Amino acid sequence: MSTSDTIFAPATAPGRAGIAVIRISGAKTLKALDRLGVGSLKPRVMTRAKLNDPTTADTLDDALVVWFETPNSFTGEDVAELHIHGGPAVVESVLSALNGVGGLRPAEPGEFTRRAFDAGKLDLTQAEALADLVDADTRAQARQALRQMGGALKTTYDDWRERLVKALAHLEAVIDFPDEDLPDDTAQALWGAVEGLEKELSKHLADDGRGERLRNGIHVAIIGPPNAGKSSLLNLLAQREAAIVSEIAGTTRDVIDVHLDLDGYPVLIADTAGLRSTTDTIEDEGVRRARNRAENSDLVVALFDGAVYPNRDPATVELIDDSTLVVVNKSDLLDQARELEHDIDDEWRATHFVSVKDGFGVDMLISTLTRKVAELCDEGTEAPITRARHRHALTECQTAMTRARSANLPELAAEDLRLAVRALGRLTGHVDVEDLLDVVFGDFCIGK
Ligand SMILES: Nc1nc2c(ncn2[C@@H]2O[C@H](COP(=O)(O)OP(=O)(O)OP(=O)(O)O)[C@@H](O)[C@H]2O)c(=O)[nH]1
Ligand SMILES: [Mg+2]
Repeated sequence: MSTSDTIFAPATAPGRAGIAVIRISGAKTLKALDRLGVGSLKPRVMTRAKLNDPTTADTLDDALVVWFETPNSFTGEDVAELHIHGGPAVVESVLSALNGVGGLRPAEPGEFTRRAFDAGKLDLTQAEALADLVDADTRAQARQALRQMGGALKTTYDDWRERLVKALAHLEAVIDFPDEDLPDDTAQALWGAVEGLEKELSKHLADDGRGERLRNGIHVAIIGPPNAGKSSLLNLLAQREAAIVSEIAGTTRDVIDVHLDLDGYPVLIADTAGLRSTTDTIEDEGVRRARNRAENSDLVVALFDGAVYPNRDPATVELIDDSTLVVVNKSDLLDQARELEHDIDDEWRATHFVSVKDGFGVDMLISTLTRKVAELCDEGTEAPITRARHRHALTECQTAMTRARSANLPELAAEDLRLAVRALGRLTGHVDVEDLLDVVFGDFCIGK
């Protein structure tokens, strides 16, 4: 596949729609428009034009066409967008007409973005953010993707890389030009800079996975004794009958996942088997899965059965920790249910009393759940790491810096700093490490 080919592809999803957009990018873009019978266009001005079949001259569609002149386009090349009617027959006929134009070929997946990256229009973190934005199911996910696409991570990583390259250049200068007129504190200053960077990196890495969590969805598990109403609560939150509800204890055996959008946050909530010891091997496996899911969730809702209040199921109590939301269901069965919240002993403090049956306390529970989920994603502070790839490269960079600081030979330290620079470079797609001499000569005027 040549990168000099002019490429085209539908930019909108397949299927029937009012409008479909076909995008063309490359040097032959204007030629392609000409072959379709589109007259001359002003850049960036949407123009109505008839698209004709280049061989038969049949009209294919009455369209709107816009052209972006190189380098001021998404890919940096000449780009055109054909806004055509979104019926499969129209789309197919225009694509096939474009395929017949010499030098044009259908784009590979991701090829437009690849070209934008090659043209320096965006770095790797921005290209990933673009994919995340297209994949975003909820508003908070879209916000995070937009922030990263705007360069929130790129700016930080570029800055770190620049500072690291500078430290490395200074170290190279100390190694290569020991007799030259270097400022006395060069070595001390450069190691101070590396140490400072290491601290910033550690802080960035200690983000508790909030960016990845928002990107992948927050995992919540409902656990509790059999018959507490876990499946009923799940169905209420999902607003559909996702799980079977019955008065028979031990109804739910498997983990049942439901996707929720809680005020813009993506949540994967799991209903689980009631916790109890049983000789039924299938139910026992269900209980094992329930415990496993509770362990691997970001948040656990421990649901107790109000029918036996104030008795607390010990197996469920065992799984409660600081991040557990404690809830008692079936408060409609409690004598003074509505007053209980004001008059309970320490064990039950901060407990939500709800009734899935009559809706009591449910709104309050949902708003607490939403608040906790929002806290777990903590969007307020700096832009977070959003992928394992970022975390891996940053950890590698950090390890190399730590090694460099304790190396006993400056040459070995330099090699480690070089690895650290490379790890950061891989993050953003900035791979050339040898922009060092500019810094050396710029700072010290060595050799004049
Ligand atoms: N009175 C009352 N009954 C409820 C309430 N919520 C659920 N129930 C009933 O409690 C019984 C058990 O409900 P489920 O939702 O199946 O309970 P579960 O916790 O999923 O039970 P297992 O799957 O067996 O672990 C059903 O008969 C429900 O109708 C409530 O708020 N009040
Ligand atoms: Mg159930």
